[in-house]
Amino acid sequence: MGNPVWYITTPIYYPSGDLHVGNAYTTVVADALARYHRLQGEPVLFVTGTDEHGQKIAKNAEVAGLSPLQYVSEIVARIQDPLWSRLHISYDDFIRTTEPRHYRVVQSIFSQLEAEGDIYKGVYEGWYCLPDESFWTESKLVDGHCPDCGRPVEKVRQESYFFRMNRYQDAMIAHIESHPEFIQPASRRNEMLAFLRAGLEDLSISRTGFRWGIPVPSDPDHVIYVWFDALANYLTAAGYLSDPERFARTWPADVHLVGKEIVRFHSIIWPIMLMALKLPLPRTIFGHGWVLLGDTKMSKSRGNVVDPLVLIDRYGLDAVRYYLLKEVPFGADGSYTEDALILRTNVDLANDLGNLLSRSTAMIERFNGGVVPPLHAASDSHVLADEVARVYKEVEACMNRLEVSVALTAIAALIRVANNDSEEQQPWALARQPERREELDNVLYNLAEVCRVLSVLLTPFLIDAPTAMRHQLGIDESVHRYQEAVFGGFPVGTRVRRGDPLFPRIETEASSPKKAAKTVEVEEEPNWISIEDFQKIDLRIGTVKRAEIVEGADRLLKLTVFDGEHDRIIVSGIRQYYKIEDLEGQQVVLVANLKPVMLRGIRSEGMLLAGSVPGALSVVTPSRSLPEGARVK
Ligand code: ME8
Repeated sequence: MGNPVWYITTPIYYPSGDLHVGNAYTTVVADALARYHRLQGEPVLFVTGTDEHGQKIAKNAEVAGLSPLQYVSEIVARIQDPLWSRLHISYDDFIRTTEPRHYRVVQSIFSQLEAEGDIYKGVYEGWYCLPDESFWTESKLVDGHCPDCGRPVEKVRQESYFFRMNRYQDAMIAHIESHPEFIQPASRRNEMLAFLRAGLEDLSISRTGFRWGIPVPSDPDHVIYVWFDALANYLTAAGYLSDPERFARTWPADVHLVGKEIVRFHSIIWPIMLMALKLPLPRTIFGHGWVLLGDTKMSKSRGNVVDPLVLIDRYGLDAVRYYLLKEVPFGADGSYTEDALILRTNVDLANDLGNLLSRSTAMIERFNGGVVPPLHAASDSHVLADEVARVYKEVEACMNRLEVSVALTAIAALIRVANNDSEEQQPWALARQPERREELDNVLYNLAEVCRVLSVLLTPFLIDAPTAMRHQLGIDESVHRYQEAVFGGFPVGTRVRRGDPLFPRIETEASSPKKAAKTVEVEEEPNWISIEDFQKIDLRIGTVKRAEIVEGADRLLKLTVFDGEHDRIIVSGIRQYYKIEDLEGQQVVLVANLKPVMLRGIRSEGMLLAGSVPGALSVVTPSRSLPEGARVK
């Protein structure tokens, strides 16, 4: 017996077409979490794979004139390589539901549950959503369509095996209630509880009429329902039946990371299968939000997809990974736009991170011949050291809560602090005063050290940049432990190697100088305002005390903002971009003399300043905290 293993899974994807940015999102997030836990020295099992059976795949194969196995095998090969290989997905196992090891598990589970009376034979009469491969009773349909995806359903009446889910309804409710971490985020947990309390019907788990699936062992005219088959993959990959010793270390899974549309399968059907098998339940099912294209979920069946490989070719691996990991607020939906990807890369990676590294190596070259000086006592470098210590803990806390985007936000803030700090310390001025040599050394040391720390902190998320940073810093290029991100470990006397920019700025039509010059030419008479015009706007610092959802309005949040004198209510259209907890306590800039308006029955007394591009928005906040009511001019 070894150590217990940290076990994380992605959904196993349908190879009914090539995968897209949406599937890549889940997989890259799981990859970052797996890499983080490995860096923490834990044994990790990270599993992804493909869900290859079912009627939809059988139909696609028929249209393509291939056998189902030929059809899926070609797509699966492309998913493994180039898709996951080029995104550097560090999975430990890739499971295909067509593998013999999986057939054995599914048939054994089926037989066991049948023998124990949890599976019985009856007649299924109801509705089937083919794209989702899900069964529905008449009462659950919405306007005659699938309640999950809104697409048409087909009527089915056939002999079927049923899984006695109803038996476990109360036990399931009790489990969810007593394990707050079981379904996350909390909003999904409430949805699932409501679904369970409305009454659980037994589930049809076999089909006749097509053959592309795992046969029911005792009745091979039936194939096992594709979801019953697919969910069991998590057991197969953990070594259930094939390797009991391994299974004892890996099971239960720590995290099933899934899109929100399949939380119901994972947090109701799957745990009930496990309860019936008398196996422990997974610790957490995390249902993340969707990558949207415009207002619609990106999906294979809708065909509105973006190929991650095209983005890697265009913008580079780390830019794509960073965008996916940081830009979609974890748990909520986020729109994909190429503009936002470019903006993120240029601002966070090229400007902030890239500049920090090139500024650091350049200054060490200029002021100390390229050698990293020692850190002297009596320095005020504690500010940076303290900030590093805080971010170190914050990243740990975020990753433990699966808040990958928030972890990256904390790292991005550290990069900005380091850039600001080095500017404020004015090393060029220190260099002119020989008596302040120690202070200069400290600034240079701090710059090198914060770059080294960042290369460790970024290791779970980015692939090339941490190595490139360490190469330029002249230190061992591989990172072994998260603990290396403790401040103060830079090997003094190291010679830095200044190199190419870490992330070249992405030039677009809009940002290229040619286009900009043209725009100026065209603008003959700019629409100037006078300073008096500007002064009419009363801009003030405020602090968000409370943020609340406005019922029935997807885009709005009701904010209570303290403006130095009183709490004012501001209704703001930023709900898609912020989580409540990220706003509460934030300082903002508010327009204090905007005429109040009624929005959704709420009197809104002002507005917040925010910058935006299509698909991305950021609330303007002062770079240092200020007393509320301070004038902004
Ligand atoms: O549901 N945004 O497979 P699938 C974010 N085979 N994530 C997205 C997304 C989007 N627009 N589109 C897809 C299945 N995903 C089943 C799973 S598991 C036992 C069986 C991701 O190919 C997200 O993780 O339809 C979603 O749950 C999954 O891909 C669905 O993949």
